[in-house]
Amino acid sequence: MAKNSGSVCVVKHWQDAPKMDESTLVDDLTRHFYYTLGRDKVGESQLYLYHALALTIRDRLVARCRATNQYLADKKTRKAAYISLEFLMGRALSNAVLNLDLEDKVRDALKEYCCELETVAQAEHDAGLGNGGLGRLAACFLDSCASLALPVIGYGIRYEYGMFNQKIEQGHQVEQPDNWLREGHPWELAAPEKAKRIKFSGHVVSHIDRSGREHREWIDTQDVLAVPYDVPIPGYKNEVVNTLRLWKSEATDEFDLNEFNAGSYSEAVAKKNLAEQITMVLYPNDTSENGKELRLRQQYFLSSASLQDIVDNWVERYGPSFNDFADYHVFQLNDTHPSIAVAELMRILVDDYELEWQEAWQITTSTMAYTNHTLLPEALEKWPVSLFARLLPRLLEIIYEINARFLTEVALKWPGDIGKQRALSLIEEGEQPQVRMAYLAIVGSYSVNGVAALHTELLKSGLFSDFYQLWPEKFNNKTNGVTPRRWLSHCNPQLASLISSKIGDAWKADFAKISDIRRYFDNKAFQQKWQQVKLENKQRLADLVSKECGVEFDVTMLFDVQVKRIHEYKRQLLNILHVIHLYDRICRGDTENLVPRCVLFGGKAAPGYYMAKKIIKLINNVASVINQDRAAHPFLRVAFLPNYNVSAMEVICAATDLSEQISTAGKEASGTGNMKFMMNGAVTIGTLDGANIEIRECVGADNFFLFGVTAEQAQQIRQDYKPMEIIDGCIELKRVMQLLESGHFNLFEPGIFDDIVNAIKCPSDPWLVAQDFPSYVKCQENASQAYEDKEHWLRMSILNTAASGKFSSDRTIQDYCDDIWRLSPMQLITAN
Ligand code: 26Q
Repeated sequence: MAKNSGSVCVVKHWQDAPKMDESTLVDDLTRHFYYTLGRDKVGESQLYLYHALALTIRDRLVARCRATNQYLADKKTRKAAYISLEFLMGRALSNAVLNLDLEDKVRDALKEYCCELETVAQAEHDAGLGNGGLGRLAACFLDSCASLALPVIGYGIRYEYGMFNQKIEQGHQVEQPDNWLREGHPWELAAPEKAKRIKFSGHVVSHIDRSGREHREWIDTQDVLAVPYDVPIPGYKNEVVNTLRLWKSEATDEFDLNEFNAGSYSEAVAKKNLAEQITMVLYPNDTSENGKELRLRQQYFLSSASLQDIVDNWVERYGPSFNDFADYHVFQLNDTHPSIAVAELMRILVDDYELEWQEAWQITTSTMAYTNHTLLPEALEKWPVSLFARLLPRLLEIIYEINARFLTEVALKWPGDIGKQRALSLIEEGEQPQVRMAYLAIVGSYSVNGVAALHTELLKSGLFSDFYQLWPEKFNNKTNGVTPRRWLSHCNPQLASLISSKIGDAWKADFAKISDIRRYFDNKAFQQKWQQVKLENKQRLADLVSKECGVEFDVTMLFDVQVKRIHEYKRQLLNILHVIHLYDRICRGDTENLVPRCVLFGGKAAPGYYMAKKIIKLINNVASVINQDRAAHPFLRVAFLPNYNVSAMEVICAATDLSEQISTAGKEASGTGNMKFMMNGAVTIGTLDGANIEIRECVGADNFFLFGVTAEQAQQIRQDYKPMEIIDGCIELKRVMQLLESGHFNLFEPGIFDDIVNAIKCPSDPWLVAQDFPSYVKCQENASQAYEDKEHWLRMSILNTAASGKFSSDRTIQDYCDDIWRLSPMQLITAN
């Protein structure tokens, strides 16, 4: 131990850091197993071995985390906070082992226990604190920030229950709670001493001080504590360990004191529930479900706790002076979910630190940055003013003040145009006035970004066009990416080592280098090996599908995969219609050029999303009919894999031949699954939507199966859409519709697919399923024929991986850093 300038002792981390050699690892593993966990029998349960190994690894992470924090404490550094209601982390053990460069040593250490790293790693429960793309993006971003040595902290919520577990019963989705903490979460460290107090309800009073300044005071509130739990985020082989700080809600002690004194002790303790409910469960909707009070509580709870944390740290170190606060902070808002942070920072600065409005607004609008993730107008978040008034009265006042000043600016730009003021107001008028959270985020931020080139263009010309006219300089694009450590190195170790055997392994830290593998796309011996790896990965997936679905996939067949949230705009329906078409061909005996396929679906539907659940049921019924038909067996197998999650994707993306990215053009903001598939050598069949466009640009039109109308054409077609005419004019579609309508897939469940049939036939079908069906079928046929030519397919596969350099989240984060965050990498001294 050493003393610092004050009287507090600090650990001299490097000298005390646990060693990284194999024999120390074995010692620590044994000590944690026998003493920390108190176990004595090895081999009894993989779970305890997993925990012992996790603790062994965690010790190494904690040491580095402390060093990273010490660096930041010693040096006044500009930092970013990534604030997100979701972090879909998946498993942590293998990732930490990989990033700490301990793979070989850990494997050797585990040999002492006669165990494989893979088996032990599988005992870990996925951390499923997110719905899908947006949450997983946040997780990839944290990995890239740490790997680029950027001082970025993640702020999120420690949900007691993550994304629900999906069971399939009689073809229907059934949701079950995900009690992910039950067996313990060894990666977190609680810091109750750093808890923050969050206010709710109450009311606002005003008093004027001696100098005539008005002070607003938010009083009689019902406070909740936010307790931080820190999760270490290791960078790739660079000694950096950043932090993901997850907040858990707890009751304050005085919360129950009054009732306790009144003699109702039990009632008072029971009231703790109210406070603890806030972080109980993740909302399982991936489009906003309007109006749920608990969700707004979650949003404010996260925003307030995180901002207080940062402001308290600042004041502790530099005193209550905010002159250069904005030079050292940026807050990246992951969608509008934490956008109340704009008003909360104003509240902290104006009410708690008595800054003038102008000065506070200057700080807010030079620290806040907002990322949009949706093009669906109905998904833009709104909250009833009445709910705000009751739950967050002081924040509503602040929003009104922001709005009044903003509308003055609008009036200057468009004099006399009341319509513009109404259209741009943060408050939507109507029977039930609403707060428009996206508008609050745009007005309060210096940067507004979309997540793919097309998406950003459509934001500027559509959803946010008035704001773009007002502030064109705020708008920018940051095309999404995924981390190549998890989504290639870890999930496809065989392909990774084949690649490294040719071009070295610098690509893991500098993914632009993956293009070096292009040199080998025509090399026969290399193609052979590539094929061998793919076959082994396909077998691994086939085993999973067999175990989970009871369907046998044959690795010589084309693996055609669509896994993602179930949504009408993502058009799983179009995919299953194509499957029905293939089945129809088999039934008709039209199998001469039929290329055998295994079609895999996976994904969760929001529990209240009626049509999405119907689509799951249809897929399962179609699968069951086809899989039972002996005539279909040589040509077609269909499976719906239950409970699709991060760990499932790690197996799936390495084994896929054809990646389905078939959303209605103009609806998918980016997509990120498309990138994971591409990295692993899958070829995409897709529309000109989201990041597909950029994927196609990178890999070349010859190596991408394109179909369907463009976003622009889709807009046009909707004006006068006649799906019945398309059905009548397309014999394949007509036959598919006849099969559906005849009840062929629901013989004992009459009428259950009527709503689906009607949706396809409806002139107001926004997803244009019938419209794109003919070109989709033709394109699928092209893909089949391409797959038949084994060498051609292998070339395409290799070229896809080789062209995936742009889709590393390291590139994305570098772009955020260059254009929005302007951070400098940390320069940590290398240990040992
Ligand atoms: C909001 C309010 C109330 C309840 C739930 C929500 C909510 C929660 C999650 C709204 C949206 C989400 C998630 C959205 C999402 O995942 N969007 C996806 O983000 C990816 C990363 O940018 C993109 O690649 C996808 O295109 C986009 O759909």
